[in-house]
Amino acid sequence: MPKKRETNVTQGITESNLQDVIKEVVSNTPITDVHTHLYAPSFGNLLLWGIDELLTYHYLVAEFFRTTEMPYSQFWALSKREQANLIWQNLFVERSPISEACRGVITVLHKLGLDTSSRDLNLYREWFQSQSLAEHVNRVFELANLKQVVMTNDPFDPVERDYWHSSMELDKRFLSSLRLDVLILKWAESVPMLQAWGYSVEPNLTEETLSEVRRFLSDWVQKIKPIYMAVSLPPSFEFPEHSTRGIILEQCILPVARYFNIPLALMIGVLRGVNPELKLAGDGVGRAEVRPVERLCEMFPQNKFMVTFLSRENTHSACVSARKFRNLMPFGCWWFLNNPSLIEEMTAMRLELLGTTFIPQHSDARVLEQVIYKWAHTKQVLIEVLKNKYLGLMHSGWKFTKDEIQKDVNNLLTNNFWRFIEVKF
Ligand code: FIX
Ligand code: ZN
Repeated sequence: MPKKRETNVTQGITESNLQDVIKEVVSNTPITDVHTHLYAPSFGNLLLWGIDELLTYHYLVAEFFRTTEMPYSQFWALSKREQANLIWQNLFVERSPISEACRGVITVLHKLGLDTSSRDLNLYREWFQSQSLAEHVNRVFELANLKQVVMTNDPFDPVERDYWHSSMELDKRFLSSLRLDVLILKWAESVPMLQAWGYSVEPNLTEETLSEVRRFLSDWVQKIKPIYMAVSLPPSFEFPEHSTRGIILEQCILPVARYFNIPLALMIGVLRGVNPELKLAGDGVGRAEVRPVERLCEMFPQNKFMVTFLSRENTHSACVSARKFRNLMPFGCWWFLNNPSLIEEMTAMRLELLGTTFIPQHSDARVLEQVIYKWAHTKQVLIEVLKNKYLGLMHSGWKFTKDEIQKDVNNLLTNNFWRFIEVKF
């Protein structure tokens, strides 16, 4: 009979302390946040932070309009502070702040050490105003236990371009990604801009135009050193497709991504401007097809694709696709899916179909302090889901150590991403 393994190989993990061990590991594991809309402090006002930014987050703007008959234009004419006052009054004072986005603000204030029972907005304002930005950024990174965050960098944004053309020094914790929505979805708008920057392009996708777009992409890859390229796409996304976006994707973006061995992140399922009156808060969701992603993975095996879908239904099919294609990395619970009940469902499903070979979450933070709540709420769910999975193994006599749990959590929260960035197929 094989000798029984000694119990000390489990480093004392038992059914009753399993949850605590996982909690300790998850809490202490530094995170790479693979998709945010944050900017490094050297980008000046592009880095949003503070209570008024937190309260006017577009998730909360959408929720605010459900509570008021105020004309949209009247709200948009107000100052940010006045908008924040209204949102605070309607969503936090007149109602309990139960929604995920509301609860997020409360988690942030609480973790920053503010008294959430006082409900004193002006006191919170004073506190934020008294912070030095550099120290505050450090504190936020510590509270969320972030090692790095990936920014979303748009080469067509005039304000952002100026920063890239200046000689700023970039905080190394902020990594860049090259966001290409304008190029791929608004080609007609891109043409005059590219021409003005010295690229010889014309509206027709001639050989010269395609070659110039590749030159533009290569220039930006070399300039900002993106960790990946990214596009968000509507639910109607198809591939292959004889359309402007299909041609630019196939003949410009993919070859440049392959040449530099950087992944392309596909964020699929957003319907922009379902209610344009809501501005940034007006985007919706639609169910997409997953086959186009499989075709991309099959036709371009040397390209690497990160993928996240906005509709809950698509996330299951995407897991199955990832089982078929090693050059496909599912990531995050995007936007309307970033709610505890859905994070729980998605994370359990992904663990069941993919083991630990995916990226469970990104924050999508637009305001600095949001990383605190987005990660705190995700970790709470992750601990619970992992506990159930390890418990299942334990009940079948499998023994494991804290170090093994640590290895799994390292993979989920940081290493899977970095391995995917580095691997060459
Ligand atoms: O396209 C994106 O990257 C989206 O995440 C955002 O544009 C969206 O507005 C958002 O903030 C979602 O969290
Ligand atoms: Zn985003």
